Amino acid sequence: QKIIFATGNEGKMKEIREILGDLNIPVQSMKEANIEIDIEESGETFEENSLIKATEVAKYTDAIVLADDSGLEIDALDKEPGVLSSRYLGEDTPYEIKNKEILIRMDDVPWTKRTARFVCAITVVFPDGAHKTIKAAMEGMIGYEAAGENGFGYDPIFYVPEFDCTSAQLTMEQKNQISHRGKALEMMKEVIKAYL
Ligand code: ITT
Repeated sequence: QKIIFATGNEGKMKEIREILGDLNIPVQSMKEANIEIDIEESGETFEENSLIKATEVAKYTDAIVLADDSGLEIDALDKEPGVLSSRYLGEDTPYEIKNKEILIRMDDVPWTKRTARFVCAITVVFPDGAHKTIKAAMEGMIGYEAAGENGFGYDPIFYVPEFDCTSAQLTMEQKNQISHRGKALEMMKEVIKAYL
C-alpha cells in the first residue's frame, strides 16, 4: 500500500508528510511517483478542485490518492483570493509581492474587520473508485505587516490569535495542530485507517 499525494506544492508536501507520518504508509508526491501531469483546476469550490486533482491522478495509479485544494479567504476583500489563491496576481508572482499587495489593499481596513481564514479541502480516492472529501478551516486576521520565515504562501500576513503571532512564526508542529490542513488531514486519517 502507498499514498500518492496529488500536489506539486513543496510547502504543502512538507506539512502533509509530517501529519501523515504515523499512518506508517509511504507517501509520495506526484513527482516522486513520476506522474507529471498538468491539471486544470476548473472547479468553483475548494471541494470541487480537490476532487478534480485526486480523480485525475487516480487515473494513473492503483495507489490511494489524496489531493489538497486550499486558499485564503479575506472577508474585507469579498473572500478573495479564495479558490484563486495560487493564481492571484499570476501563478509565478513571488508571495512577497502578493502579500504586499494584499496589505496595500487592506490599508484602511480597521482591525476588527480584518478577519480571514485558511480553508483546505482534502479528497481521497481509493483504488476501487470510492472517494470522500473533507473540509476544514483556520480562523485568523490579516496583520498590518508581514512577519515570519516558516511555512509558505500567505503565512507571513496571517495572524493567529491563539498564538499571538503569524502562522509563519509558528513551528510546523504548532501550525499542523491548528491549521486547516492539519484538521482536515487528521479527519481524513481516520477514513484511511478504516479502509486499511
Ligand atoms: P497543488 O494544486 O499542486 O496542490 P497549489 O499551490 O496550486 O498546489 P492550490 O491550488 O490549492 O495549490 O492553492 C493554494 C494556495 O493557497 C497556495 O499556493 C498558497 O498560496 C495558499 N495556501 C494554502 N494553504 C496555505 C497555508 O497553509 N499557508 C499559506 N498559504 C496557503
